[in-house]
Amino acid sequence: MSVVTVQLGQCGNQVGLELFDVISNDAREAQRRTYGSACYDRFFHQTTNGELEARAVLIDMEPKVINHSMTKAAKSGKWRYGEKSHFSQKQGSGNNWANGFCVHGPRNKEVVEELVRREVERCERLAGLMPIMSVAGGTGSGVGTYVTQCLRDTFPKSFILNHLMWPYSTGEVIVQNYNSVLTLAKLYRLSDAILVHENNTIHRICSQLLNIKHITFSDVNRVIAHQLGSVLQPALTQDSYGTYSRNPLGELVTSLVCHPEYKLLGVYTIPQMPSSSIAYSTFTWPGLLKHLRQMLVSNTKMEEGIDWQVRPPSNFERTRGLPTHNFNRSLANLLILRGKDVYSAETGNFEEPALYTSWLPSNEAFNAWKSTVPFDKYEKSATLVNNSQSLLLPLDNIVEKAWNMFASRAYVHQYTKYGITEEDFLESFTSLEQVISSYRHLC
Ligand SMILES: Nc1nc2c(ncn2[C@@H]2O[C@H](COP(=O)(O)OP(=O)(O)OP(=O)(O)O)[C@@H](O)[C@H]2O)c(=O)[nH]1
Ligand SMILES: [Mg+2]
Repeated sequence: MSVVTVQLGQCGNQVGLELFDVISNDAREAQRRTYGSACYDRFFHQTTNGELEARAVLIDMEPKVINHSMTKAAKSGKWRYGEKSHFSQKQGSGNNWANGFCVHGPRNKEVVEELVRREVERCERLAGLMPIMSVAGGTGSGVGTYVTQCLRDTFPKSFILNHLMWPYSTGEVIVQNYNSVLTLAKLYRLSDAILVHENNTIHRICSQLLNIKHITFSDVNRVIAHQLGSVLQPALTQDSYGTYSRNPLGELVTSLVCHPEYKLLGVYTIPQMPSSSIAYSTFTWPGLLKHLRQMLVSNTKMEEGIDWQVRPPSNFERTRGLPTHNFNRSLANLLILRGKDVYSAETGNFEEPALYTSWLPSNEAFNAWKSTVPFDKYEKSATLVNNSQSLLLPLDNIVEKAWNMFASRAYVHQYTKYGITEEDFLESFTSLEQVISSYRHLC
């Protein structure tokens, strides 16, 4: 089954480019080893002359980034974007969600819907749709939210997974928290799951784990693409031993989002290191999984600087509802292991009930996918997609900063002039406060 990706705005189009690049490289490797065309079909279709074309629609309100992504893909010599799969205008949305959502979105509805429909029709079977965008600008966030709404109407039964980039906390866009709040509040109702990467966190991975000195968006996007690719490439699901997960989006959503109030997903990956060091490193499954579990428990996105003191509550603490300092409680976890001797890896530590809420049995809350094919040069690697309290703090920060600005009505006129009302803001705040409260009180 195939996934149609919709790349929106600068961030969406740059992250999407890296994702297809990582996947095409991996698919080429993997095809050599085992699983045939499954890994291509998911994200590419083959043209009559055998070229790989990404199953993607590129949307931006200005042409520069799309042109760059299309050229770069074509130059790779391995894959490209479809000649007619893109849409751009002359001028961006000026970091204004309302401009994207109320003006650019509706104005270009038909043409965008047509591009997506064409791409969907090219899939033999559609697994779902994956819009990729940042929440802080105007096009990705505003047009992206509008397009997601249209996709929900046009494909009511398809899975929609939104991949969202959260801004640097000391971000470059003054109204980034407004844009983020408006995006998240709307998407929470439309999307089946919201997979989040935070620029702050990925930046730290680039500097501390990959030792990159002058970090560019391209470096950051490479890390995101690696993490996403390791989730989305084919793997065997535990309960269908011998067959590849058919619908990567559907199976991801159903294993991780068990309640519509909890849709925020984060990702932890291990190992991550400079490619020059990979050849000199050896890893064992017990070592990798021990670190990954503690990354989860203490909510550390890197294997460096893990706080080993944080632990899940004991039975005694659980039954008495005693607080456990800094412990990151999960609703559900999906562990994806790739590489050598993957069937010898012992994953029982991730099934411990103390890691999870009491209202979901841990055998339902935990799933594992495995593939013996190594991913992206790592002989062994593990990725955990996680629905937990890990995004509670960053979400709370975004909402608080936006609220502080809203309290003095700063910049609000720039939104009301496009038709967003103060009530719309208030509604968004209320619905996100509800999400924050639900995650905060997980027990
Ligand atoms: N990780 C990552 N973040 C990006 C990239 N490009 C922009 N961002 C982040 O995205 C936010 C700005 O959004 P953009 O995607 O540039 O905005 P846009 O969707 O093009 O909207 P307008 O330019 O306002 O029309 C900021 O938080 C940036 O840090 C990228 O390539 N990778
Ligand atoms: Mg832009």
